[in-house]
Amino acid sequence: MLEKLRHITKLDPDRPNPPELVKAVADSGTDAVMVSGTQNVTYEKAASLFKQVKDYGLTTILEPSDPSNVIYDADYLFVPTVLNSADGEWITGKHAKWVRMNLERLDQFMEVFDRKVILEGYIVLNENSAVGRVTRALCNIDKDLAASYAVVGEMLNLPVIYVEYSGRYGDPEYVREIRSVIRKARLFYGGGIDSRDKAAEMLKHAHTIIVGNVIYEKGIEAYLSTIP
Ligand code: 1GP
Repeated sequence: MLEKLRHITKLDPDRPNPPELVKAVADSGTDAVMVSGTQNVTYEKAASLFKQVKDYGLTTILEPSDPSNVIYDADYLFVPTVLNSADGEWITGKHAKWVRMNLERLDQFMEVFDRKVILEGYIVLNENSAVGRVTRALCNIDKDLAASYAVVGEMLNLPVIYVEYSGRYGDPEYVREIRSVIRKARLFYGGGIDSRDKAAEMLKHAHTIIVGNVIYEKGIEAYLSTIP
């Protein structure tokens, strides 16, 4: 399924998602809708957004930030681990808590895991982003160290390496360097894509781009221009 994803739209259930916005996303040609689960993502808001999106036949992905906000209604769960975090909580800590919550029904849990979960190795590079601060990511690293984190992600057999600049357009040279060392994983890029040129530039290196803010901050026309 990962091979089919070139463009993912991240929608925020905490922001207004009127029917015309959801319809524009559904008609846009994006390959999937991802809901990123922060503490503010209530089950009701996320489930209702998923329902609207699913009614159009689009693939739905939930990306939880904590075991308490996993919503199993999504088609897939993309579970991040932050490869360049200085805090083990964001590498394996939350994952262990999630397993522990399900330890008494481990077989059932692992069946869902095998069917729905895709692990993402995040490399967070914008020190001013919420994700950068919260995860205590080591953002000020050179290209070689960033690429080395990607190789570590591959050594761990992670199917996705996600270069995350959330809120800011990143350095394509970093993305190029990371792509050059990746053998099996799919390379995701997200951060600051708000035009056709930026989408095309990052798609030269990344297999998949993720767009988020553009739809809320620049409107539907700008969002549509990011579709490959
Ligand atoms: C955020 O990578 C995504 O997790 C997309 O970033 O909101 O900056 O488009 P933007």
